[in-house]
Amino acid sequence: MPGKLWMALPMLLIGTQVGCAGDNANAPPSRVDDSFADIALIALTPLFEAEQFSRPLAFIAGPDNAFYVVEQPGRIQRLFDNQPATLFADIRSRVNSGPNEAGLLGMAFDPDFTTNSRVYLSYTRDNLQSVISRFVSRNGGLTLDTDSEQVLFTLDQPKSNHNGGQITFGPDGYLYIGFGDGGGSGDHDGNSQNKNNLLGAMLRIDVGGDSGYTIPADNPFAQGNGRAEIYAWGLRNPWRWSFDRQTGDLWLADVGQNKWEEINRIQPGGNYGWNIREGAHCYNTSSCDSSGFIDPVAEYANGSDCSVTGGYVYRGTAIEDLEGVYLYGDYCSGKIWGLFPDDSGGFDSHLLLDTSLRISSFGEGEDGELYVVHHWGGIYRIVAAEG
Ligand SMILES: [Ca+2]
Repeated sequence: MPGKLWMALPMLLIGTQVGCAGDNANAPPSRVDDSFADIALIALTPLFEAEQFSRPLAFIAGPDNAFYVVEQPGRIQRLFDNQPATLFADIRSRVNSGPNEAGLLGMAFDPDFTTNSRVYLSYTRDNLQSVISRFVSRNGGLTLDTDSEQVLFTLDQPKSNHNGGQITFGPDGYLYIGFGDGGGSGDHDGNSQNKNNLLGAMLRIDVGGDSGYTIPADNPFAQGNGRAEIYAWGLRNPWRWSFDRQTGDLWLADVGQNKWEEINRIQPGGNYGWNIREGAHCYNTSSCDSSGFIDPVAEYANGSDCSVTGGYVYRGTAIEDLEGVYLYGDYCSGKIWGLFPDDSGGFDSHLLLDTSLRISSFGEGEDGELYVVHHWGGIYRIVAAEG
């Protein structure tokens, strides 16, 4: 779903180092070490097994300790305690979820939801237009008033894949939006390296007003030299990103083309390399000028793994050994890895669990505990492994 699932890729050796002239002087990204599978820190507990979820893409903590399951065709289900799911919203008639990577793609509660009742949805509609709209919940998050839709932002998608679409508020109160490179393959149009369009970029906007949006004054191009909405660029298809609730760091998984899946830490104004670089390597060439690009902090090779899904830095309390570890997974293989900080400012990536899930997302509870979303319909809680 996040990039290239139609591709049948041969098994490649994980962790093979492929050097190329022009690799820059950044610390090398960590390599996945699958031999570390005996770390066995985590297990999964299935939740809400009586419920039916249609292509779930997100599991979001909301008001009153409720959770919300965002379904790609355009419904959102609310889960509270162990009660049966209730319908929060149904906008299927407005959503074009035909293409594999289109649909209802994101949801965010306003940081001030308890006073302004605002909820934001991100979806693709007809003519492959990405839309971000504001709605109001008039009953504290039990249901959404879908008649209250106010379109704040639109972006035409040239092709049906790489629509990105996640929306999440940062600790600064601004709305962050991730869009892919416009789709197709190889970013032939050079969208990601073009600062004058919004494709292949992380955007940051202020939706605190009554209509539309404004540009935060400290956005990298607020004064010009690029589209003012852009926060970071050179991305291929950001598929799940999150803010570390303790440090505020922005962690982003970027789906690779054919060779390298990557984990990035996003800096304002950072150029993450696509389509000159794929991971920490020149894309499609034996050499490239890598100056000005920020390499990922971790990468892994395509093979049975094929499409990265970003997670969260663990800040829960149930699994002590995971404190401060960034969890992420792969959509195709179902593996879940942890990025452990090393002693020199880098990270060691270790396999935590090999599952059979199609991991479309991770979720984070108010208590910092983490969840896994299975695209074929299931929610799991990450727990400590027995013994
Ligand atoms: Ca990159």
